[in-house]
Amino acid sequence: MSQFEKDVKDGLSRSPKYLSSKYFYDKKGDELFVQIMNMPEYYLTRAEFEIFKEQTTEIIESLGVRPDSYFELVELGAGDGTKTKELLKVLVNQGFKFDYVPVDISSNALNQLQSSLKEEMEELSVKIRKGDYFEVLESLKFTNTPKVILFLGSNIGNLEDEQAHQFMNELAAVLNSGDKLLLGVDLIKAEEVVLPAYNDKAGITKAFNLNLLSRINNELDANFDIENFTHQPEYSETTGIAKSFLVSTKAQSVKINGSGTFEFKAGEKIHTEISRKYSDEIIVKITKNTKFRLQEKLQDSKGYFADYILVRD
Ligand code: AVJ
Repeated sequence: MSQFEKDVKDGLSRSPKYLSSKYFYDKKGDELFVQIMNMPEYYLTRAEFEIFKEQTTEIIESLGVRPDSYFELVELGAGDGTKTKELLKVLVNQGFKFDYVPVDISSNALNQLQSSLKEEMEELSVKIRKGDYFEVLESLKFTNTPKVILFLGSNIGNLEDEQAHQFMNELAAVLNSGDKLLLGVDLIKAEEVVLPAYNDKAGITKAFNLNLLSRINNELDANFDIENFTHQPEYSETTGIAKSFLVSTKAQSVKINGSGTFEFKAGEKIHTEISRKYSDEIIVKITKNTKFRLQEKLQDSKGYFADYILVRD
């Protein structure tokens, strides 16, 4: 049984039912996420892009890199690199000596990024690494080369705080003293701004959430009737946590070949995602008792998004 199959079976046997957001990203899911980033309601990408475009000098300064000493710029979950290119252009133009190491689970995304970088920045040295973040970081661990890690787009927000804390510990363990982490996170703000980002008018986020059921149908030979589920996002400004659910619109049973039959009550929810929003306090909480020290916070003009720079002690 594949890990995917095990996780689906386990998650649907729980009460309340649960499916992990890490399984959103098949080919269709990747396409839908690109559409999400371009939606008018999805402010996150634009806000972080603004920081990279307007505060490039501040970023470089707080990263403490110098043009004459070689470093590795490692990006976890690089995607299409739109934000990072703003930083890369300036570093290249100012003659910094570094390798850009984009890490991604998708070789397709990496190859596309590599060829677009070759066209836009001939002189840039790019070393793509396909794989799991920690597999790749393990392989870079034994070099003394100074490192800057980019973890952008509030990707950390899919983790519960305890998991995020553990992630910070694991990251600290593969870095050397003086290495830097640039962590991009969405900030806690009013429901009127956050909720529409997860409940867009065009229904793209709905399709993105429902695609998880299609993926289970396609890859695990299941018979989810997509018509009988709807998308339901929730957000609490008090906790700063957005959650997405799939809701069964009627009593029904779903069969997954080899895993069994799963019963749904009318109105029963499957929890599929958390998208945590942050404050200084929560950043302090998840880095507490790790080897990371907070050094700097850069924000966009609306105060929607922050890029924190942390130093490995
Ligand atoms: C890629 C995890 C940052 O939580 O905002 C977008 C994923 N989910 N719309 C987010 C997502 C629904 C996104 N992250």
